[in-house]
Amino acid sequence: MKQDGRIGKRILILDGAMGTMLQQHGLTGNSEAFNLTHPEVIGAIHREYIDAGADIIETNTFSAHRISQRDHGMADQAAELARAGARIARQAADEAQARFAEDPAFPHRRVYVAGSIGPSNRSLTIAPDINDPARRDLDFDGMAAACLEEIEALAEGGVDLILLETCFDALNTKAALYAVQRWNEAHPDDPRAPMPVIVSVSVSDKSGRTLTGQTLEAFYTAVCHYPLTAFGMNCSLGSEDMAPLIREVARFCPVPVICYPNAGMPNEMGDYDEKPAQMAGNLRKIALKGSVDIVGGCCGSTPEHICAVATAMQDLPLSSRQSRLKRLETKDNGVLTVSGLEPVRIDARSSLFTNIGERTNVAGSRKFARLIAAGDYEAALQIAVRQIEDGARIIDINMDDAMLDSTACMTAFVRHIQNDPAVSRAALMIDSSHWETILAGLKNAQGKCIVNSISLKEGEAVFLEKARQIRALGAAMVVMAFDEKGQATTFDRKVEICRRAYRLLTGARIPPEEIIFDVNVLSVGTGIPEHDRYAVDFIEAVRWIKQNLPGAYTSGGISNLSFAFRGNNTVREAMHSAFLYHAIRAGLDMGIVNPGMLQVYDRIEPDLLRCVEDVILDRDPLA
Ligand code: THG
Repeated sequence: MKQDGRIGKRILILDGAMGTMLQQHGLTGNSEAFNLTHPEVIGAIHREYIDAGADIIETNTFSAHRISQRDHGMADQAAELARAGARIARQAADEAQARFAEDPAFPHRRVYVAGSIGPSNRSLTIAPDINDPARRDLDFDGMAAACLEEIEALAEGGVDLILLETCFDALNTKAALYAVQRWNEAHPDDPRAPMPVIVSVSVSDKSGRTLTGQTLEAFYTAVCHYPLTAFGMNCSLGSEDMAPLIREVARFCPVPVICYPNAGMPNEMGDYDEKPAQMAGNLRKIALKGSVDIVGGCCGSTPEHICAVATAMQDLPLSSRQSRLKRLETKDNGVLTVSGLEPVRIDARSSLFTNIGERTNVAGSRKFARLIAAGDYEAALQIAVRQIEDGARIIDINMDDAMLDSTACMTAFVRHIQNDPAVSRAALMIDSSHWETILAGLKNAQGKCIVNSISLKEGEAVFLEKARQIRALGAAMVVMAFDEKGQATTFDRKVEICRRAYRLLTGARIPPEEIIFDVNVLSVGTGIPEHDRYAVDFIEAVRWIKQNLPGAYTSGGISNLSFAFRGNNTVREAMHSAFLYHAIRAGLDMGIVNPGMLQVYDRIEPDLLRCVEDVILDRDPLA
């Protein structure tokens, strides 16, 4: 539908509610079952919406996946319901198009079929029992499998695109998008591949946050690794209260914006009573500001609503909408944005440095290790809280310890975080040398994460396969300067490996801003002469990367530098601050640090500063 160019030309009209119409026909219960028992009623509703002016009709398949159908004892029929729903809509659209072809007024009018997929009523992020924060009734793989089954059936039934709607949990949506990508891989020759996808979010109140507490922008950040055809909102509120939130979406969202509100908020009887003219008037106000590209109706809306909306969208000037899309197309190009409940922008062009908290690491904090081993996740969370209070916007989580089941601990800790608003604000860096543990972190976090790390240690094929999977799960990646020959300790080796990794990753269409090079902070002042240039070579390699690998980011584990001075925190803190001062000036974008223990460079005691800089900058062999 992108190829059709329609979105650029005028505002497209989506249809209205299916449930409201089924009720009018006296059909209540498992809505999707009517695709088999009453296909003629469903088809007639589609025709009414097309006649009302809809350019896009939605299949009656919101709950046609096995998770929701299980509640009706029809899990094994879910795919059949989805396929039937898609076929009914396809037929209605094809028949209408054949009629339009005869019509001298609209010979080219097209009707698109959007395969509707709801999020199910299970949240992957929120624990069903607050007393058991790590338990879930449904996990990422279960959600993705159910979605893939539904997508296959919808595609067979002939949909033009997939509409992931009423999304209230970005982790559920990430699982659905993961399934879409699996479908794309399985059907490389299908003319629809990559399948166009629209994501539409439902918020719980006027604050514009989802049920899990995420802002709309953080939600977008978590799902925009898939090239979305449109992003926006449905359901939630009536058309009036939706307006400020849609304007907010239009402010940050670089893809077309979709908006299909309820016909008002439900009254005491559970009915929606916003009149067609009211809804159309409110949507027209939003459209006049240039904030939307696709509009329609959700709960309570009828063909009368859609007809009024379609009429209200006629003769709108194109200019404000076009200039928004043009401005946003390039606005954040090249900026890495990750997220927790809120977006965390890491702008490499500014000189701001991003702190990543190091202490939620069983190898980096004895206290954290002890709490995790004891299963005291609540107390372990307080370490994360502290890191964030001290200035960390990202926290590094590492559970690698021979005595722990690191995958289980990663799963449990990330799930605990999702239920703690103070910690889930931050973005997560998932740190492990076990691939399964990394996947566990990514499959339990609602925001956009950073994987720490991948490298060329096991060769190019493994490296690229991991990068591909990370991308499919929506995360950015730290790439360590390590290859088949081992860890890079010199400037030349760091440069050689990063240049090669950059070429491979960008060749595999990983955006440069999702690549974060870590050229190994190694311990200095150890007394071994080969270590003398470690800090200088790190800083110079960072400078080289920023000059030669366009768009890539840089990071490092800063506290490694001072391992030779364990026990002397005064010296360690001074070393970290002085090292960071020089590394940031060379272009270091972020670092894994203990944010509460960093000093301001100018306040380091001058004698101490001279001594630590002699070591760090290799100015005095006797230092
Ligand atoms: N690069 C990347 N990831 C990394 C590292 C890196 N992850 C792990 C590590 N290096 C960075 N994290 C830490 C965490 C803690 C410490 C050092 C590095 C540390 N801890 C105190 C110590 O060992 O003395 C612990 C004191 C305590 O137990 O309280 O110094 O380089 N990509």
